[in-house]
Amino acid sequence: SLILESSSRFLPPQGVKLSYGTAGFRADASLLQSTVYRVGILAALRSLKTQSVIGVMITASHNKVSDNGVKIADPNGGMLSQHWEPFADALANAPSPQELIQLINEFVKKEGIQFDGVKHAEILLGRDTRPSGEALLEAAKEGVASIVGAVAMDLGILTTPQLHWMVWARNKGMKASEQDYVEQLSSSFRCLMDLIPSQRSKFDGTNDKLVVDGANGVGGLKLKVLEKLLNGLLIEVRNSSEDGGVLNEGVGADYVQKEKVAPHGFGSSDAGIRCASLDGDADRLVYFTVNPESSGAIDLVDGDKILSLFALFIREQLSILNEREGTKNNHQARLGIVQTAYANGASTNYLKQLGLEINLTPTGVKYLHEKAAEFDIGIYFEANGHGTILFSESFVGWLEATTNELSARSKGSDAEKAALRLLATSRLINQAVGDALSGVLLVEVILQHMGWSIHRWNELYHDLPSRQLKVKVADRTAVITTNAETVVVSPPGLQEAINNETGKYSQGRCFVRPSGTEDVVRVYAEASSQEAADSLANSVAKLVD
Ligand code: NG1
Ligand code: ZN
Repeated sequence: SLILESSSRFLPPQGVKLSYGTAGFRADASLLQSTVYRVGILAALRSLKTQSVIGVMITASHNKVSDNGVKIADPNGGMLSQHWEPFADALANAPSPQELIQLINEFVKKEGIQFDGVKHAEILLGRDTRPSGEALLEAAKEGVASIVGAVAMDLGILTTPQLHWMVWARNKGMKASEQDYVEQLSSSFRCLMDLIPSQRSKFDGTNDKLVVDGANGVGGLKLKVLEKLLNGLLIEVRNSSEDGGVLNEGVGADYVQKEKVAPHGFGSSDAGIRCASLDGDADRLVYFTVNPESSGAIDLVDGDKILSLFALFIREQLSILNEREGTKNNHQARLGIVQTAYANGASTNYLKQLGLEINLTPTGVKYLHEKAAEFDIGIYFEANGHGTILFSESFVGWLEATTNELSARSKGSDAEKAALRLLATSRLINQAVGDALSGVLLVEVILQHMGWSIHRWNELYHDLPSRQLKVKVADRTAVITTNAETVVVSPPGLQEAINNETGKYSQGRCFVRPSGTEDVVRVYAEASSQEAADSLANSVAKLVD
């Protein structure tokens, strides 16, 4: 068979066991040739099973440049269905071509996959700027080609969210090229700009430039393409992949958020300027300002605060719509907020005070996304800057009908504008996955809409001091948690000990969980001062060790 021939050229490395974690397979790039080839096969089977276009993205996101990874985008543009993850693990670890073929045959039978179905398999392939990506993408192509009739489209260098967006758009029957992505984002951005209330000042003049740290990756490259179509929004990109710096080294959203320092290429001369940082594959976004007093220190505006800004804006539009008069077609939209236990406690309190419904899920985009999809409008964000706003299809349908009705009856009314803003937001913000590029555009237009500087935004609430630590343990799977990872159920006694420590601190909050992407147990602690948060995290880390 085709598979026997090609798989014998992609033998798995010995003594390495890979697992399809929350972000797909990740490892040192030199180990991934056979894994990526096999993910190509997996994607083709997934495409046959779902009779839809499937995506394969080659990236290791914010991890170091020598790492790489591969993950699948399902028909809706989201993560691979959990139900297929065990098969992904088995495929990646099959020791020989014969065993690989046997596994495939069994799985094809079990899932009832038809090779002579109406549609042949179609796979979109993308990669980030890692040098190892080119050869890995070739391996993915060979994997796809080993399934009869399957077609792979090599889309080259993309951000992770662009690839997910294209899969989502293709399966909705929309135009789905990179150019279509750029056009949809830029036109909805301009639409939102045109809808800014005229009495609101467009900034205070001093800080209308945005400076973006591209993590030496793909995001800066693509942002420069978008920027030309934004009607005068000034964006200066630093640390773009073509500038020659090392991917994610001393730069990028993960570094900035975890270390709370300015990325390479930013210094005291940037004090007070609005800055943003993307991660290596541009699916995370944080904002910051450089602190003039201490070198390298920043004021961080993290994912929780981006979520809060988005929530305020959406809530404002919904309440304008609710106040409109004499509509028969009334509809109280359900707005839901989704966070993880890593959300700063101050953000959760702030959102609760606004009267918003808050849901907590375990860490991992697939959990947040799934929860957010239950609402008319669901906003999810991880503190690290990954998140988006999901609009349900039925709500978008209602919005379109309402906009038409309002345009006919009260053109130019506040209600019509609010409906148009929500519609434009649903087109601007990526509906498949968190996207730093669409996120940055939405933040920028909302700040202008509010007439706010980054400082005004940052003052919405004050973060509680926090500390995150990693503990290397013999077996991280020994730690089992429940209640969205906030409570340890095993090993016995550990949660009581954590409670006992936490009780010693004013505003103390602490939890531990096994990482889904690294071989560590993570400890997170919050308290009323930095010293207290550090001390709580350290003593709980000792309990875990
Ligand atoms: P793990 O390693 O499971 O903590 C990390 C991030 C997640 C998510 C994934 C996927 C933290 C604490 N965890 O997961 O939020 O981004 O990587 O990349 O930031
Ligand atoms: Zn990423």
